[in-house]
Amino acid sequence: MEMNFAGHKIDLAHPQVMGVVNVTPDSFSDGGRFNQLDTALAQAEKLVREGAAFIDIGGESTRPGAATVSVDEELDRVCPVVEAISQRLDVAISVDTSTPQVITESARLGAGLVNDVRALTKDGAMQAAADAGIPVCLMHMQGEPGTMQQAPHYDNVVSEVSRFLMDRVAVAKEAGIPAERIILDPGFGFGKNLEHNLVLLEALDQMHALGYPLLVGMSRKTMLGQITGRDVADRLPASLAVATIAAMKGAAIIRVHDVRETVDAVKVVSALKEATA
Ligand code: YH5
Repeated sequence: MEMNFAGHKIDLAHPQVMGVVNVTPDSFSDGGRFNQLDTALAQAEKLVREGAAFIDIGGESTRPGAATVSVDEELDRVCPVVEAISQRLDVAISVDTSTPQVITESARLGAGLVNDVRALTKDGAMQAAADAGIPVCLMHMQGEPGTMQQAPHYDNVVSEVSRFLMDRVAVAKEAGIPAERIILDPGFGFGKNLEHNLVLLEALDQMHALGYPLLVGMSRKTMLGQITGRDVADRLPASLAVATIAAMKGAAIIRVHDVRETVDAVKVVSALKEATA
């Protein structure tokens, strides 16, 4: 179960950790392009030392209620960081984008994964990803980031999310993206209330049975605040719990802010699976 991320071959039979590097305005309120690049690169270096197999770079904030950014602004934020990491670090680069121009340009600069919370539904995005020739992560979201948490509704969240993802897989294959390059993500927190998120987490092994590697992102999210009553800065223990549960249920890639701690947690799951294989 190896997948090739622009030359970085990664074994997805064992759970791997993806570290988040944000290049959004809310993470750099002091501004200054060099300072941003420098800070992002230092953060990426730290996450690689801590054991991240992937670095996820996002230039558009998808948090509920966040402002949208122009294509040029997103290109300006993301591309220099992709280029710098690709030149300096031995790690697979994931780019958190829905924008065709950003997909094309970041793949040219060395990105190894297109991570799209909109599952390549924007005009031209699917074809840009197919032409880039790198793997894609197709994520489920109900609604759009600005409004998705206002009234999420499902009759059956597991079957609706699975159906959506398999529909996007069919579109991806028609566009020329082979199964070997497809990763799926149920999209925790993206148009889901606490119960939806918990039902999806419980059913993750069922989604794993769809036959594609799964990426999951629950690190520090609101659902963990709802469960524990903790502020965002104090959600590491809960994040480790859900990372462990997801890895136990077959998740291949765990997207997190706290790489060092999560790597230890998934090593325990790996050891257990290895010893009892
Ligand atoms: C994801 O699940 N999530 S960005 C709200 C928070 C904390 C964190 C405090 N990109 C995912 O990390 N890509 C994001 O409340 C993602 N899967 C994939 N594939 C949201 C985020 C966050 C949001």
